[in-house]
Amino acid sequence: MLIQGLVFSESGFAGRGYAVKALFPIFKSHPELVYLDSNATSQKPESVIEVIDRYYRSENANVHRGVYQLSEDATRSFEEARQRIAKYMNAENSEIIFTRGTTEAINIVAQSGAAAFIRPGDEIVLTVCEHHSNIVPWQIVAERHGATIKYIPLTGNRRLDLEVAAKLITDKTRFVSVGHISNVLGVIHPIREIIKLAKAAGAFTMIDGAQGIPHVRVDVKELDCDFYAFSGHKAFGPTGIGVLYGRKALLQAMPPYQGGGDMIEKVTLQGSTWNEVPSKFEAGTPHIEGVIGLGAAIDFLQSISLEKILIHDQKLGNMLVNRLREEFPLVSIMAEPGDDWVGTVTFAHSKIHPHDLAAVCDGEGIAIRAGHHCAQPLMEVLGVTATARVSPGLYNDEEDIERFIKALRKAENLFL
Ligand code: C6P
Repeated sequence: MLIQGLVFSESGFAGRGYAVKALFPIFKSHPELVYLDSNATSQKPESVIEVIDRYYRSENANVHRGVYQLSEDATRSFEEARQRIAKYMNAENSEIIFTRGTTEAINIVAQSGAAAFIRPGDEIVLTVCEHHSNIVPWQIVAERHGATIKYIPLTGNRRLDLEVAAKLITDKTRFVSVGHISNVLGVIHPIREIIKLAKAAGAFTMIDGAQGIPHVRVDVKELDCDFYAFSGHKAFGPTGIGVLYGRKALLQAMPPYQGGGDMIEKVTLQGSTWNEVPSKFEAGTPHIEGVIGLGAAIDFLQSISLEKILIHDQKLGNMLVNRLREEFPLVSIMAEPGDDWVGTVTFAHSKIHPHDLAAVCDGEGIAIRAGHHCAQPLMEVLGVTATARVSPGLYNDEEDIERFIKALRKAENLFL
């Protein structure tokens, strides 16, 4: 099902007779808003908001517990969402674990995966581009289990150095954990090649898909990764809900991450046994409306074609990069655009601090992100302490980029 009237042309997305923004109620509440911070979180379409609203109005009950109709209805909606997500990623239902987001999903793999598989002297391979969520959990377990972390560096054009990766990944490597797409550079990492290197060395692979799922189609079988994590809120879904895909045999071999209701088979005063996966990793009452909303977000993603959104975002990103290069000599851009890039434009200005620029933008009704973007090691590699980031999405258009350029010019007039 394609969204009615939504067309994609040379000039990007447009509705027939309406703006794409009309699908997103936030732009009704804030008609002048220019939202250019989609890498932080996406705006939510009406269809997702409506499903959550309907759930609370007509289906609200706890799942997996009640032997009454309302609970059975809620359980059915909840498990149907799991099925839709599993199908979308080409996984089995039992391989989809609901988490609070990417961060919790990576922590599950690091903690439970380390307990099952990491021994003193083992190595964990990450990259210098990682979000803190894909560094700190590994640092915690490396220290606890006597493992060492190695980092794949960047080449001069700010792409991952695969030659070095091939040397770093050895038979000592137990886990390779890499972001699918950098939240700062917007570069799509060559994860297929990295997964192949890891497989050849006998290491497990974890992909941080926080920026992957909203930008590219993911098939976990085709990727051949062991684990893949993402957050609902970056992919048109609600906050507080995410997914960990894990290969079933590995999930079965790993101890639970948290204890509580629903994750047990039997509890006695002496000890407990665990439920089957995925329940083993889903302790306590889940984020029911989050899961149902995420199911609707996946339907939304399928209805709009990620390939087209990518072209649209690249086009807006390229437009901004060209204007910055032509008109703003004090700006340095952190990553060159290319086919392996999702249109994220992160830059430093030699005379204006990114927070000052973000404040000027805010005064003009424009939302951008400024700071280290939860990637302090990458900032060090790039030789900056903070940057400004413009991350376009489906609901942006050329006029939004024009408004941002005007705001940047205003900031220069104020600060130079
Ligand atoms: N990046 C950004 O503005 P959570 O917070 O668990 O939903 O996602 C964490 C996370 C992990 N990996 C990557 C690559 C990410 O981009 C993020 C979240 C946001 O860039 C918020 S810091």
